[in-house]
Amino acid sequence: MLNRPLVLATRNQGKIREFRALAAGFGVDIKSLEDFGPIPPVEEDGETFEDNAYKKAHFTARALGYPALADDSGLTVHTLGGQPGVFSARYAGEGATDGDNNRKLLAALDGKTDRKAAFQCVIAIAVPRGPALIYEGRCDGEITLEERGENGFGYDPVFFYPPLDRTFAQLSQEEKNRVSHRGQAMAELKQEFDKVMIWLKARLAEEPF
Ligand code: ITT
Repeated sequence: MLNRPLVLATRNQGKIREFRALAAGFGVDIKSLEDFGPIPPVEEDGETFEDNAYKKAHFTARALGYPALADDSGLTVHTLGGQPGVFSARYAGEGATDGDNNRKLLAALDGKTDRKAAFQCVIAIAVPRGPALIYEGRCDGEITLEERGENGFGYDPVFFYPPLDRTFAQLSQEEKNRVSHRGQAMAELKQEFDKVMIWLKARLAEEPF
């Protein structure tokens, strides 16, 4: 057991829900930014998911003095040259809702037959000082013609996953976590979790608290 909590560096309720389910059994006290007072937002100005995940994890670990896990993720659409990509959360503008983003995406794909898309996720685990550990996951699918399903968050209602013949918003949390980009990245992390714990303990022992 780690003698400090691992902080999920996110305020996205959908992500927090999924991570809590995925990290059950890790033997770590999981907290999120909701458990702490306000800290300034991180500017997500990286060009890649990895840049942003690293930035969020590091910034949070430094601000709170605890190890932090950040996720930067998004949807890349083939015929849109990979957009919205790192801009997924604000595709329809700053403060856009999930509904706004989904409507903009469906309009951008109006009349297009190539509807291939992929969710991508990069998870970074950082301590206040030093390097971070990086895990990646990807899930391929297609963009629907209209929103379907009530579960999940973000682009889930427009992301059709052929192997299960449903959109992500039509899957249960458990079904989605088994196949999703975030689930894949977490599976990779879980596989080497023993090593991660050793890494974290060694890094934290070096921290000047
Ligand atoms: P944090 O930075 O606080 O973690 P965020 O919502 O801003 O929250 P990102 O910058 O990583 O997160 O943006 C990811 C966006 O990509 C997210 O807002 C969704 O619109 C979309 N997204 C990521 N994972 C998704 C998933 O599993 N299902 C549906 N949409 C997802």
